[in-house]
Amino acid sequence: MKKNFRGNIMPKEIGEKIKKSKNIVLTAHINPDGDALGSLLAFYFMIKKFDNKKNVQIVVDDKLPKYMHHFEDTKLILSYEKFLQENDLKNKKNDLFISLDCANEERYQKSVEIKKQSENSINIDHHISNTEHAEFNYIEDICSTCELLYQFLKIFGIELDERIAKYMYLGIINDTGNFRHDNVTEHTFFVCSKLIGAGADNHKIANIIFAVSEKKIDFFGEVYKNKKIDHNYGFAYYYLTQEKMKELGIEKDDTDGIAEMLLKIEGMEISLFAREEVDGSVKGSFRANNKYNVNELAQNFGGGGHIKAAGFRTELTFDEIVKKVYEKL
Ligand SMILES: [Mn+2]
Repeated sequence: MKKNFRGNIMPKEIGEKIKKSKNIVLTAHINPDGDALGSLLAFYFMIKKFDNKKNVQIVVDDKLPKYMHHFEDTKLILSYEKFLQENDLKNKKNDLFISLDCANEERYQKSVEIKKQSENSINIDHHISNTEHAEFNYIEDICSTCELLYQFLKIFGIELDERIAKYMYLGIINDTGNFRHDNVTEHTFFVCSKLIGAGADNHKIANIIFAVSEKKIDFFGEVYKNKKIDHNYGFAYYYLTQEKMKELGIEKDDTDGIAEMLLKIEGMEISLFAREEVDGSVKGSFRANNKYNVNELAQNFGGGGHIKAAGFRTELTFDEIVKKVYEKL
């Protein structure tokens, strides 16, 4: 199980560092998804279960997806501003800053300031594009950060409970598309069998994160109607402007899953969903079946991720992006 990893620290040593620390801050990437948030909450409760006296804080410098209100522990997740209100960043040094599910430092957004004033930093992630951005890095090629965290139960010497299990399950179904993607392994099912055994409610959690709002259904219609398809490459793509978002009354997190949706069209090998941001930049998501490596493709736009799922943000226009994609296919 332990062959696909890199970095300069092993999970056991990470456990030692956590055991020695009193003030710990956890963060995950902006545009946080079920794996980012699930791993934050699962790891928070693991550390607290190991030693309730530790001061653990969770900071995410972005809006959370709407579905997170179904999980009461979401209230533990502080915005960066709220964190500043509660902590004197200049005079209080944290012992340990831990980023989860975060491929690069840019994705911490303002939380990077907390890292700068922390004694040590640790990066725990599963993205193959991870830039090893902390002092100590552990990157395992596994379906999700939540699956990666399973080994810490043993390291902390704690029992799995219903609460930790449900947050780990949230991350795993988020990153595997409910066990559809090719990152699912025997170990994924092994871990999930333990999570279900500990009380994670698969039906309830899947219904929460895969529920689709009416607005989103209308948006699906728009995407399927106006997508572009190139049958030569098996390439499906769609570009969403700010204007269209206003017209349909949709928000950022209504656009999750569109790249997957485009890739589901029969015969497609690669899909691209791009969205114009408020500042005029373009955020893109690639998904691929077997023919293309979208981690490499996204790197052409300063992004990355996984071989079959990757993203980027660029100042290029959508036409320039598509042109460049064709040059690389
Ligand atoms: Mn993830």
